[in-house]
Amino acid sequence: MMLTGRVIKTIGGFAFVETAENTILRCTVRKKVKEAGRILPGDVVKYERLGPQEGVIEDIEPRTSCLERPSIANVSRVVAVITLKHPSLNLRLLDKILVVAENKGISPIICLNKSDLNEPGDARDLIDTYRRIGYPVVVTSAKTGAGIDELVQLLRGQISVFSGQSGVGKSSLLNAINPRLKLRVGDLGKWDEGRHTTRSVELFRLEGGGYVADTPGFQRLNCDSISSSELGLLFPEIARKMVGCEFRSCLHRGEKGCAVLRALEAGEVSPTRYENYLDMLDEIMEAEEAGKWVKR
Ligand SMILES: Nc1nc2c(ncn2[C@@H]2O[C@H](COP(=O)(O)OP(=O)(O)OP(=O)(O)O)[C@@H](O)[C@H]2O)c(=O)[nH]1
Ligand SMILES: [Mg+2]
Ligand SMILES: [Zn+2]
Repeated sequence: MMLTGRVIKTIGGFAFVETAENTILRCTVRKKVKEAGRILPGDVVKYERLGPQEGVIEDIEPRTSCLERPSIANVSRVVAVITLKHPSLNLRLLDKILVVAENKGISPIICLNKSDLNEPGDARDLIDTYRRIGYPVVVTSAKTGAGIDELVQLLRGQISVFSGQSGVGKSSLLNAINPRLKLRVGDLGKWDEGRHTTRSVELFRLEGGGYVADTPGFQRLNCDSISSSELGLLFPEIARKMVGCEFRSCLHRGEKGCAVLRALEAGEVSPTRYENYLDMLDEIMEAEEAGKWVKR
């Protein structure tokens, strides 16, 4: 009988599949499936049971998204973790994470961590700016536990990865939600023996549904696959305005009749967001130019 399950990790030639009963099966992969491409954590698969703890994967369901580095399929939530202090706020990286997530069709949320280090009101403008764009912002402290429940709510039913610069507390946040992680494992340890050096990505089940990856996402952030004309669409507040631009080819860099510039002047688009848009646009256009030269 063909059953459906979720791959939570892959080791060697095996995929570990979580069944509808929350048990873990160690599965081999049918040759024709292997030939079609690699199986990734997060994949939904059709499998046939071979024994109490073994199975064979016969098919992979189409993916809704696919992350690289780490490779995870069907991620639906990117948690962009930031701090005001220690390390200091990096809006350029935040906006880049948001753009890359938007480009992959993954809905991002912002987690402002280390709130215990801030004075009340410190982050008000920042939070306002991003909430107005439409991004959920949750304020947390992995140290005091503040906001962790709210974060968990936002992760429910999703497959999530955490992203952000070193030291913002990604691992600490994962540990803070860890008491709630409920991975029902047959006996993963015994299969893992001797393989601890090549640690692979693993998805952990959340109580109430959903998974978090035990590793930070987006270790490589680039805009390779984004074209200069698409970039504006990945800034939701710019995307909403650009329909009003006089020219369809407008890149919102000072062109005549640009609705985005009007919105910027009216304070409806944040100056730092706009600046980061221009920086990313430069980067993309440089790559596009370089690409043209290579082709010749
Ligand atoms: N005060 C305070 N310190 C925190 C908080 N969260 C994490 N830290 C501390 O910040 C430091 C870095 O935290 P990590 O969880 O290792 O950060 P990370 O984002 O995983 O860093 P990388 O693994 O290098 O990317 C540690 O010393 C934590 O104890 C917090 O909410 N408040
Ligand atoms: Mg870490
Ligand atoms: Zn424009």
